[in-house]
Amino acid sequence: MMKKSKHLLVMLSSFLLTIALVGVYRTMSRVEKTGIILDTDPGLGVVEEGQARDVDDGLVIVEALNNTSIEVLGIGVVQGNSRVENGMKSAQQILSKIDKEVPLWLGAADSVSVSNFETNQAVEEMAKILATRRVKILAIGPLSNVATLVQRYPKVIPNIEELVVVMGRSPGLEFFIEDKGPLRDFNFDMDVEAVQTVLDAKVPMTLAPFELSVNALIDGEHVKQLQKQGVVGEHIYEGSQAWMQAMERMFEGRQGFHPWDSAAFSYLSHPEFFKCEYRGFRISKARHSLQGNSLLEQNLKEPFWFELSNEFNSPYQLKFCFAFEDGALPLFLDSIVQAIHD
Ligand SMILES: [Ca+2]
Repeated sequence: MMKKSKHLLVMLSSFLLTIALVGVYRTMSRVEKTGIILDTDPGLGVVEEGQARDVDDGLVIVEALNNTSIEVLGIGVVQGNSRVENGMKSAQQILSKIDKEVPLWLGAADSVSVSNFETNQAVEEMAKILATRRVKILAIGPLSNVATLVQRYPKVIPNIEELVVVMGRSPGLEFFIEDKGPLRDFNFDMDVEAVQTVLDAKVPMTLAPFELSVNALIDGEHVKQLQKQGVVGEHIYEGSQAWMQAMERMFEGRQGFHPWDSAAFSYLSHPEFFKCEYRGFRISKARHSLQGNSLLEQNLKEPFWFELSNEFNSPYQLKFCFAFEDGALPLFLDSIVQAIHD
């Protein structure tokens, strides 16, 4: 009898301990959710001057909102792949297909050299959030909004825990997809002065550059799979078609597109996928003049390169993610496809 009640007591204590642990785990999960601000130049479904625009930002919006360990505090839209008003429409359409509440802010219509750090809704809302807490900014377009933020609100700079961007190159590296190129470092090119402003402010920056994702391809099969993944998957499938056709024309039969921006998001959600190191930086005169496909050349504003090397002496160092860990590339591509659902 004694033995039986002792046994019951042990069972009861372990049951109570389990409940307590689950409670602690839940609390910790809530506390540990990473708050991010997403700054993006969506082109999904946008056609300007008869040309479809890159769709990868659209995937990141859905990936970020569906990630259970990340809380998107707001989405700023910036000029880049398309005019800012078209980027805004693209983002609104995506959000209308997915049942998540998130603030969406209109941002810079121009580079900071043109707009002269004129403020906008995205900058003001980011400043409000950063005045109260430390957060990471995932900036997957040109840095016009972020530069305006740090120029107008220098007091919030210490609260930028990390700025993750899609730009930069190893010294002297020209961008080629197979034999097509040299291609531009798009987000950098579209607002060079913004990048300089952010570097001058010594914002801690992590780069997911061209050379990281040039061998990553969301192919025709992946895109077909998206079509079966709910309303938002179908929307991305449909919105990707014109861009995939443009890629096919540019790169002679290539089926698919590069998920450049998803690599930057994945650095936040799956840092174990990446090989990264700290490097010095410089912004220098480009060593080539762009030639070739007019789509790849269009809107070229500044013939500069943003280069990173551990041999450069710069005022501080940036984190440069130069490759996927062995075996991580298929996992990365799979993680994108899996994250697209209602
Ligand atoms: Ca982008």
